[in-house]
Amino acid sequence: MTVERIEKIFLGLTAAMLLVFLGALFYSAFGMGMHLPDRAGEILPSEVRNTPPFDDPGVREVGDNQYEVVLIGAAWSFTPREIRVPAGAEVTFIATTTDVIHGVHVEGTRVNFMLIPGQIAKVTSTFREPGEHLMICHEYCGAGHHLMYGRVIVE
Ligand SMILES: [Cu+2]
Repeated sequence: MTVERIEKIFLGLTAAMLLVFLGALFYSAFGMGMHLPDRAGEILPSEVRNTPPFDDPGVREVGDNQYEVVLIGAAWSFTPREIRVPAGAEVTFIATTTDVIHGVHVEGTRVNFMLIPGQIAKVTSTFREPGEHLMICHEYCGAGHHLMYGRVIVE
């Protein structure tokens, strides 16, 4: 086999891999409905606690089996720390941070997003099974990072 022939095989393999990856991307985006967390607006980090809806963080029922969780991440805790929602309800997290970048990951679920200063994140999920999930900060945010956690209790 000549060098040119081997190069052509590798070029073909590279093109085939690109097509496979592009196909996987389109399938996950349009076939499975996966997408990045919505960017729901901007907010002044120093004014988070005085700006609706973050002036009243917590869980509220907003419709038929629909709940909204207004969540604030700040070094080094989540407000609220405990989130109770019924199993099978559609839960929308509306969240931001008052200081540095934090992350939100609800263990055992696909809820996983970043809290970026100045940005409001919005993520919708449904917790089908009753149970308790640990909610952790997954972005190193300083000395107390390991203390930054909460719980999502699905009833
Ligand atoms: Cu952290």
